[in-house]
Amino acid sequence: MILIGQFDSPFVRRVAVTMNHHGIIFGRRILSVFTDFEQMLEENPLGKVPVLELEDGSHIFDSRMIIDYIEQLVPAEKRLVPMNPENRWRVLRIEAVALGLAEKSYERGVEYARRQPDKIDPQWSERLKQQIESALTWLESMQPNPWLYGDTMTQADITCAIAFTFLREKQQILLSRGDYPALDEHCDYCESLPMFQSSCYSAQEASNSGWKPRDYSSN
Ligand SMILES: N[C@@H](CCC(=O)N[C@@H](CS)C(=O)NCC(=O)O)C(=O)O
Repeated sequence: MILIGQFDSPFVRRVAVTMNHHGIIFGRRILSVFTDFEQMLEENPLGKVPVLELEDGSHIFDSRMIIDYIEQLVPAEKRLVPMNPENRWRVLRIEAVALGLAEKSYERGVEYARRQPDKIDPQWSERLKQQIESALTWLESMQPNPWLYGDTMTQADITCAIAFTFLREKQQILLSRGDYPALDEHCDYCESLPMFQSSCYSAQEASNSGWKPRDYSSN
């Protein structure tokens, strides 16, 4: 299998870390949704990452669907989303907020890194900031110890830690007040694990696709 996308994308990384966790070997095609857009449209009708190319050449896309596919390949007891109904909805609920956090952080990053300064909409950007801070506060209230729910790592942990790393790397200003100590520790712990380390955040891949850090201090 080949995973298409860069390791600055939280969506690509959560697929990679999930496959690492399950011991699934995969190759990678490093394409950017910006600099390789025409090719990306051939990989995925939406031109988005992540995409997983299967052995028979078919493509599946969207991290939720890819992770669902991967989880079907492993025995039920090893899955990162529990089968027990009560545990399942609790994990999926946290994962939904963590995934939304990644989506809103990505959207806000696009506002600043991809638009001309005079085209940034301050009201929209403020709304995104509120959504990001609200999601962080909600996740912080889960008080991971070391996991966000239950006694073992779940998809909620993978997605939350990776979304937090994405903020650290691309919008550190939103974390600079130190309001999320539990998430900070949770992220450090998860990112230190071999399954995260072997698909770690890549500043180089971000920069290759044209990501330019801007000064967010006034926003
Ligand atoms: N819900 C999607 C989000 C994927 C996503 O937004 N990926 C970004 C890259 S980090 C992308 O492809 N952006 C290009 C675009 O939206 O046109 C998922 O979970 O896979």
